[in-house]
Order: sequence, then C-alpha cells, then structure tokens
Amino acid sequence: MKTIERQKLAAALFRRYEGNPILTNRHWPYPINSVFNPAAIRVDGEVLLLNRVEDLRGFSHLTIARSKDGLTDWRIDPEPTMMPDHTTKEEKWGLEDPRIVWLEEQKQFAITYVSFSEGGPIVSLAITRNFKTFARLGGMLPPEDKDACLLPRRFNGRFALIHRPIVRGEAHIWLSLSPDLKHWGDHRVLLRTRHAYWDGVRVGLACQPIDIPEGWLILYHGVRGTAAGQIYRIGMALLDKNDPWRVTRRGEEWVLGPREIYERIGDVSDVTFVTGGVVMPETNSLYVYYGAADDKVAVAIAEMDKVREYIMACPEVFD
Ligand code: BMA
Repeated sequence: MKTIERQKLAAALFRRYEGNPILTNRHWPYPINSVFNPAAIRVDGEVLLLNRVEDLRGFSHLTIARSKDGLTDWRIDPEPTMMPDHTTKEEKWGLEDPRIVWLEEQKQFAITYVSFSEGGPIVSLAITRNFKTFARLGGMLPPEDKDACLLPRRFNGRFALIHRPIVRGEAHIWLSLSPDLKHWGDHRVLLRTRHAYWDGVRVGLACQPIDIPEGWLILYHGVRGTAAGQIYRIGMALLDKNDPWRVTRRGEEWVLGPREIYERIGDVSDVTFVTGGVVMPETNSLYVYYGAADDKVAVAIAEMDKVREYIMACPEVFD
C-alpha cells in the first residue's frame, strides 16, 4: 500500500467522543488537582476506569469510575481506591499510570502501575479479583521503569511483561519474562525510538496489549522534542501471537495526537497518553481512554475491522 493511502487509514482510524473530556477535576467527589491516564477494562458488562488522580500536594493515587456504556453516566467512587503508603520507600511520592489485564489462568486482574519510589519510578504489581481488596506484590524491576503491562497468559510457561526502563538515557520498550511473576529475566528490547520520526525521543507502551487474530496489537506513545516542548502521540505495532518478543509490524505514522483544545492545553500541554483500551463486543469497536494534557480523561473510538486493516497495511519488521 502506498504511504499516502496508509496515512489516510491512520488519520481516519479514531473518532473522538463528542462528549470529551469525560472526566475532569470538576466531576470529582473530593478536591483534586487533576484526573488522567486511566487503566480501562470491562468488568460485569461495564467499563471500569482506574484513574490516576493527582491531589493538591502533587501526589497521585488511583480511584475507580464506572460506566455502563463507557461514555456517559460515570459513577466515581467517593474515596480513593488505592492510596500510596507514604511511609514506605517504594510508594513515597505516589501511584501513577496503571494498566490492567485479566489473567485467565489465575482468574485474577493484574494491575501494573508506577510507584514513585525514593530511588525513582518503578513498576509495581497488584492483584485483585473484585476491585475491592488488592494484594500489593511490590516492585517488579529496578528504577527507572514505567509504562508496564503483563500479557494475559504464559508463553512457554513464562509470563511476559512489557515495560519501559531508561537505559543510558535511552527510552525504548522492553520485554521481560518470569516463571512466577516475581523473578524477571531474559530482558530484551522490543521497540526502539526512531530517530527523526514523531517517536524519536521516547516510546512507551500505551494500553494493555489487545488480542487480535493477527497477533497482539500494541498501542504505544511516542515523544517528539520540539523548540516549544514535547508532543506525546500514539502509534501501533503488532507482536507475534506465540512469541510476543517478536515485532511483526510497526506503523510509521501516529494514529492519535493532540489536536483538540483539551489535548493541547492543560497541566502539560500537547499530550495524548493512552493507558486503557476496551473492545466493546456489541459494536466490535475499540475504546481507548487517555489522559489529555495531563489533567483530564478523554476517549476515542475505532472500528476493530479498520484497526486490523491498518496494522496489516503497516511495514513488516524482520529483525
Ligand atoms: C510521562 C509520564 C506520564 C505523563 C507524560 C506526559 O513521562 O509521566 O504520566 O502523562 O509523561 O507528561
């Protein structure tokens, strides 16, 4: 497919919900600075968002909001769902940017989130069956690490974690393996930044990987540095279904980026930061939930058939 044809597909892929932003500090039942970067998953036929909420000290905690249609009538929990334990070194400065997957084998949800530890940001794991009680299993890998999510099943007996450590100042996406969700090894780079592209400065996993017939669909954020600051946009890649450490396709262009006023202006301007994705079975469409300019939550919708057509039109990766 010609580049221009593929870019037509990319540009038309997502439609922003006309009621955006769906969650802001004005909706909140208690005083907060901002709400953004939510994990999203379907639970009991509803969409559950586990939102990052920044309090008036500048520290983040996580609070649940639920909606039947994933767009309207959000019911926000009256109190924080997961508060950082400020007395620990691990959670000293807050909990940020969660992702959630359902682990079928364990019949549990796994939440990976960033703990702002004394030594820098680390990825922590919490397990829950009901979103009422949470077992906090602690940090997974050393700092500085962010943007992590488990794949929902084992591969040759091992769990796979996608994450984004900073190594030598470089911010690529990595994949690590573990037999028990505790001991991690076989670390390897999955997706690199691309010099001169929109994702040249940093990349990081966006929402949880999405199971499609062609493989694991990955949405990731890419950062470009400009004279006016940084721009956070979203692109797509595809991983092999059985060997998810193998990237099979990668888009050249972004599919979502700051354009609307609520994405361009906020606590951090020009940020679209996807952290949750839900495939709605009724319409076979993908709802992606994202932080807009680091202070509100918005949603964009794509038809799964178009998403699959687009990713299969993207260049193959052979390395
Ligand atoms: C990243 C993370 C996100 C944030 C984004 C844009 O490094 O810290 O939480 O949304 O920057 O500011």
